Amino acid sequence: MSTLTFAEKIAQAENFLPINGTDYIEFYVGNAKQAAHYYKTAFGFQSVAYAGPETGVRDRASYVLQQGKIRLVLTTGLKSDSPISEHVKKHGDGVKILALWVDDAYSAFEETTKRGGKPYLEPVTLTDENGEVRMSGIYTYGETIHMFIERKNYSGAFMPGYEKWESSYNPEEAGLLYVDHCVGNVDWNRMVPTVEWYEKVMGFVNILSFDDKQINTEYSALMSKVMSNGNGFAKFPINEPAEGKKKSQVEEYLDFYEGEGVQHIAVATRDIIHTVTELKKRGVEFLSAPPEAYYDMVPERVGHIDEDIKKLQDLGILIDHDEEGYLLQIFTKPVEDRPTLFFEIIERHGAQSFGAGNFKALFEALEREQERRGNL
Ligand code: TYF
Ligand code: FE
Repeated sequence: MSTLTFAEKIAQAENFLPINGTDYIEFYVGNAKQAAHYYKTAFGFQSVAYAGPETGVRDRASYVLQQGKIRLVLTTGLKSDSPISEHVKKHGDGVKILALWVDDAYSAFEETTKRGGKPYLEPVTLTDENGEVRMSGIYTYGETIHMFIERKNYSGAFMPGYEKWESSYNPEEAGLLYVDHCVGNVDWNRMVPTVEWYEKVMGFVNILSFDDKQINTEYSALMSKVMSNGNGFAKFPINEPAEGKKKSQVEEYLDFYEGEGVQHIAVATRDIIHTVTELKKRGVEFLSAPPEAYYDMVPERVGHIDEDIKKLQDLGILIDHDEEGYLLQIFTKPVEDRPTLFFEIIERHGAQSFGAGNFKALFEALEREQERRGNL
């Protein structure tokens, strides 16, 4: 066991790619208008910007939503031969772009591609009457992209090409604040090269690892390694399936996404009881709660927490801790018909870990869902 703190570990990262946080997450979907309505209604995202035929964009429609610092872009292709439509045909709705807010999109491209990053978008400068946005992009696992976004005092709604979206339908926010981490599922034997890619191309460090022995419940075997940049603002855990008694949840994802891709997006809240109560009221479905015995053990396993355990239990919220504090987390069911992308809601009280103490309870709940789908 390493005795370094998380702060000491991330301090070992290289800094040729300064990152200020997640800029946006772009989904390619079959129907962006309806997806935008779902994220507004169910999750409380607010309307920000739009691009499409009405704004002079011919091949796509994109809706930009925001809550706290979390920005989602929902994009659909308007013709069957669009690369967006082809992406949706293969993968179903899913995450195409994990965009990172950087100081310099040109140097981000230069520094990552010279270390082996595969170009997706050569650096470009977009301007309009509100200022300038520079961007570039490279491929990560599967067909997923890391875009680098540099905002030069840009004062428009989102970026050039988009118009402000003023909607008369504005459901209230649900307390979501920022993207805590985004997890990728990679193929068999692809963990090591993917981790090395994040180290070499992005200058990230591996801050945490779980092998299949630590996270093997009855069935759901997997391995996981968390990659972080030097300030901890970009954290990308990577999962690989492992051999178990039956089919790994990661393998189920790979089968249905038809390749590697983003498995879950973890979003932070300061009041998980309020947030989850709100989301449930609005129809977001969560994995079922662990058994009573799990909550009986909390005082002994975790020690004191500020929240009322009974309330956490009623909502099915999971509790874990590390040397630096505790965390509360809960996972939605997949938000598409394919068992692919889902969300995690997380509230950190000092803990910088990912809930390893919950893996057994969590993976058993996941397996109940896999079983219901006939994929176990
Ligand atoms: O991000 C994490 O590591 C935690 C736990 O398939 C987790 O949220 C890990 C693997 C997985 C689901 C959740
Ligand atoms: Fe997570």
